[in-house]
Amino acid sequence: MVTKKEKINTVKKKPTKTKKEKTTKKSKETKKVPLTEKKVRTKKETTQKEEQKTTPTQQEQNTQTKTTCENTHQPEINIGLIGHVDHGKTSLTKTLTGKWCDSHSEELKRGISIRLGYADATFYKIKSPSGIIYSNKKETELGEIIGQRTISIVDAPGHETLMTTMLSGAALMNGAILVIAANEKCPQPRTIEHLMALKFAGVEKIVVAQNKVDLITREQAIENYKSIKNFLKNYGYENAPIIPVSANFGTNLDLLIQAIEEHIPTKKYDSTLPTKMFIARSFDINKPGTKPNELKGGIIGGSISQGEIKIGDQIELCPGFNGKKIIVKVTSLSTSTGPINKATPGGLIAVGTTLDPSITQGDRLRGMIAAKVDSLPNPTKNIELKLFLFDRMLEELHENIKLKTTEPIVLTIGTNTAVGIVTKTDNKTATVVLKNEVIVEKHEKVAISKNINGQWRLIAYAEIA
Ligand SMILES: Nc1nc2c(ncn2[C@@H]2O[C@H](COP(=O)(O)OP(=O)(O)OP(=O)(O)O)[C@@H](O)[C@H]2O)c(=O)[nH]1
Ligand SMILES: [Mg+2]
Repeated sequence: MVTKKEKINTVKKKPTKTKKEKTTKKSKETKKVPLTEKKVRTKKETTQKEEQKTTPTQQEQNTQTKTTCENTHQPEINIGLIGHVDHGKTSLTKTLTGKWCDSHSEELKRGISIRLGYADATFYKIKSPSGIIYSNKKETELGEIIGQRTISIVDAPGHETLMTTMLSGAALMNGAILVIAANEKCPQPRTIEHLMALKFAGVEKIVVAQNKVDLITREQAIENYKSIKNFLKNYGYENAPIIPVSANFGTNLDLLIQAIEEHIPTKKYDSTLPTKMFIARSFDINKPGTKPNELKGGIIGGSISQGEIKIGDQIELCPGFNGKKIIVKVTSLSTSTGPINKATPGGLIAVGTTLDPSITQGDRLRGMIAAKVDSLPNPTKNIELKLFLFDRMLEELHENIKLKTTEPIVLTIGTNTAVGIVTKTDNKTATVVLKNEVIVEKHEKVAISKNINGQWRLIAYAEIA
């Protein structure tokens, strides 16, 4: 360990807490962590997470609370936290938002993120006597608040076996923070794969968090910075700012927030188009034993990509179940800060519906689309694709990643993950028959993953022909 004095000179704030770093030279990915192997965590850390596991999320609570909509507003944008396993995405999410997203029992046991994590934060621009300061706290004592923006964060898992989960999160991301651990060689395999996934999904605005600078010397940080810069240039992201940070110590958090605010602007949406919302999760907020007449309807969570949703609207959940349409009425709308009257494109929202809550339990509706009734094409199992093979990944994988007929593949369509078989291909186009029906629109972009050495790896992007 280096002493504090030896640390990079950009370090501005004093560490606020100490946490022992679990550093192994070899990454967890290559170690092939068995399900039972545990990451060493302090007792306090584990207890905190167990508590979070049993506590409903703020959005879930808000759907139960009857408060006014006046003081709450919807997050404006979704920012993905992407990068290689263990580089500090969930830790940085916690530092930015105050929420630790890994609360599932298996995540606690294995010490890695397995599901997508969701959290919101509000960033403040403060005019202080010494200049402009950015913060994730409303620090009025520092000066006048001259701007603020609420954002949603989608924390992606970095383990190689969870690439399809990351891809389904990419559909929600409007911008991203690429987390790169400064104490490892750059780039690591998922650093490349996640960035390419975003590139093909059309996400151009990214900020790089060069994390864990507390573990290295200033000279090492500069060397690592150069290799990050080089990597970004090779992949067409040379303009992305690189901010040295320490997620665990909150170092340079103000500079990271400033970079996010300056480089990832709120997207302009068209709310006049027919409503379309990608469902990322669904849940049942009723406590066990609730009387039937007191049961609240099922909740769906996600982001609207076009149009808007108001309380009282009828929406269709597509493709529905067994060829049957599901049309529901919207009974409530909320964000992590409270209820809202109208939801527009942007950050994460939770929509209360008249749906039987048992149908929405345990993310069962993840991957579906909530849309204006009769506005989407009919569900289909037969897909025609125009392929864009991932040339760079060819080099990385040293494998023949070309598609073959009769082989199984996974398509990520929006937040949906669909398994299918290739029935025809010349590696410029492909015909795929899926196991279950999906909704696709002409020219929509989808990600293709193929099973290589027992793992689903991103090999191409495709356009629906
Ligand atoms: N020293 C130090 N350790 C850090 C820092 N950020 C994260 N860590 C540690 O790195 C380990 C992995 O952190 P996570 O936040 O779980 O990493 P992740 O990228 O979310 O991991 P996956 O989601 O599983 O890919 C944990 O032990 C953290 O305490 C940092 O800035 N400094
Ligand atoms: Mg994580």
